[in-house]
Amino acid sequence: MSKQHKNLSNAIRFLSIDAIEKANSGHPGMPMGMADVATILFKHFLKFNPKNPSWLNRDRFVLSAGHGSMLLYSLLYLTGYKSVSLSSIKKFRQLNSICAGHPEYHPNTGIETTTGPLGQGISNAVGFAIAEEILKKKLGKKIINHKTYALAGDGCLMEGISHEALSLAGHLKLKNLVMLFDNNAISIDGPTSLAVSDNYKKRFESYGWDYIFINGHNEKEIFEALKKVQKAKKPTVISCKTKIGYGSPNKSGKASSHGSPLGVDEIKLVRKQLNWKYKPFEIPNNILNEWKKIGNKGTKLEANWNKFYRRKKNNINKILKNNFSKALKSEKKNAVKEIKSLASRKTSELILNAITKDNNTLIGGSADLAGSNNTKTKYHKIIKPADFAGNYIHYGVREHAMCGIMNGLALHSKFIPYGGTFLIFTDYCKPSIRLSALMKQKIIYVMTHDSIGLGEDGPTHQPVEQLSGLRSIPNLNVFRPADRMETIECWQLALESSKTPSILSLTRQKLNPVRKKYSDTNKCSFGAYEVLRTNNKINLTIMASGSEVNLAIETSLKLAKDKIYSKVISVPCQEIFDLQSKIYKQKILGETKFKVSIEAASTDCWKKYVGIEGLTFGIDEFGKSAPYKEIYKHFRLTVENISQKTKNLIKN
Ligand SMILES: Cc1ncc(C[n+]2csc(CCOP(=O)(O)OP(=O)(O)O)c2C)c(N)n1
Ligand SMILES: [Mg+2]
Repeated sequence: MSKQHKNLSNAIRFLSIDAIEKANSGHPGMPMGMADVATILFKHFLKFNPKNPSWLNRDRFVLSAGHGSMLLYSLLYLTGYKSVSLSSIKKFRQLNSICAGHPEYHPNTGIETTTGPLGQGISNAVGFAIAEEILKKKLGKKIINHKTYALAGDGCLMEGISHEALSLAGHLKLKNLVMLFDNNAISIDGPTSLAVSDNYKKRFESYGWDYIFINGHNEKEIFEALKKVQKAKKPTVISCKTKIGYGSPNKSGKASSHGSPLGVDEIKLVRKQLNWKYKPFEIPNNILNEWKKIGNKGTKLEANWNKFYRRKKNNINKILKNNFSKALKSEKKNAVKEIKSLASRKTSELILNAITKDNNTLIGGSADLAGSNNTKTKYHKIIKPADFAGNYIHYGVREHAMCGIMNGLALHSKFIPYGGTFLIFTDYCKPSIRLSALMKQKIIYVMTHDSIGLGEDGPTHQPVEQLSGLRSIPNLNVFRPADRMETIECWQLALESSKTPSILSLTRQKLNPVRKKYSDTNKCSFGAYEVLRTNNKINLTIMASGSEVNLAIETSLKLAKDKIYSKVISVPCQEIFDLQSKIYKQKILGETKFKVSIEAASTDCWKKYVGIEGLTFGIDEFGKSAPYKEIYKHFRLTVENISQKTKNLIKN
């Protein structure tokens, strides 16, 4: 190993060790083990410009093994990113430091995505690589021609999501995707042989990947492998045999270096073993300058690229046009022109038909349920292996990867991904949905078959607790539109919501129109609003969402015959309603003492509205296998039962 290489990689190692020691928590093993690979990648191959972390054509570096966050922070600091200073490294894992325990996405910082839940970064990287190909097709390869490098460990590769994402990447022939596998064969419980005996070469080759095996501490082997992937024809994994905690006499090669500070005594020994004579956090000028030089190369790289980009810049906005409002307005007009019952999934398809034509940033898809989720229209073109002229991805039966990939598509360059599956399978998507919310990404989850209303497929397919669970995720809007008009308005809100992902919870069964008049106002933008009132003076408020709004209307009309007067509030989005002014909320919730809610799902999230005087009608057990109208009867979600119980409530 050359002296210069040793110095550069040891700078990463010691910044990591020292920061973790100071924080008294963190994961030194991975940064110590992967410092050699990362150094050669950043020094010779990675195309990046610390002065403009948002450079469109930069290579993306994704640290899927997020626990090794100090590797990333060290690299960002050493190469001269303003986002990570030495003082923020000294505040590793402390409140408000950019150097958080696990990398947390911040735009324009060099931290490309939030990682930590193992395997997620791999799926994000696949999304980046797909986005790169799509954008290259649109803007030309002089403007877009970058790679995506994902650093993943044993843990990432054990996770199910990695199998889904890597398999799709191989199928699509994402040749610009490179995975650096930190093959140290150690995880938390000890050697990975405790739990894995996969043949990685065969695994990757069966996915359609190239597999290169190297000694991850051999400068030349690392360089040659990275050089080779520059001309790859397939996605490639470089399996780097490394020693976790490299340089630590007593802890290297052992799980004990994975996730705890090495300790003062051991650190002294590492300094000795690696011949590092400097104090904690001290990087001597010659080494720091060497690193800064590596970062500075980016200025020229970007300037050269800019020569082409500048000429095309004005065109790019046209190429990436994104125009929804006109189409949505005319959809609203259509909804009042032809009043008819439609399933909200079907309305969603009509909307997609209308907006896909005039839009180049929307990337659709479904996890093998295109025909059921109604996510694909006649205007869509399919993205195929090595052919990225399309705008629709058949994700296959890979819900989790689909959602992780959508995060990558959105993070890459503001594509607007939407993807479908059954609402019940949000359980298979949740870790990635949670990360969309945490990273404030505009992603639209088209989740159909949203209740017992799906019928005969039975309790395994009927969501019950999913809506409550999703509503409890911060910064996620859960929309459950009641009819065609509301579905259009909810799609509009999802498309306009720049920092909050959306779930569109849509029905399989037909819904009668609730809103029959055109209004310019997007009524769903209040989260909850009045759709019916049976008298000026009322003593009951009936709240409902989605398919149950019609049930609420019928109940309200029946009660009126018995002189119990009420208003019906449609609640397409609780999260948005909760953000309204106190006056507005008072108007909706404060008018009557008695309130009831109806939703064919867990009643949990309605209790806050109906209060102790109220009643919640819903389902707090598993569903049933039968035609859907029978199931509604079985769970007593009927006009008769609800009006009777409500009458009793008010009369007693
Ligand atoms: C989904 C998920 N499960 C569990 C964890 C907790 N965890 C963090 S690191 C780790 C072991 C990772 O092993 P490896 O990727 O080999 O990392 P190394 O020990 O080599 O640094 C585990 C289980 C996690 N972060 N994410
Ligand atoms: Mg490991």
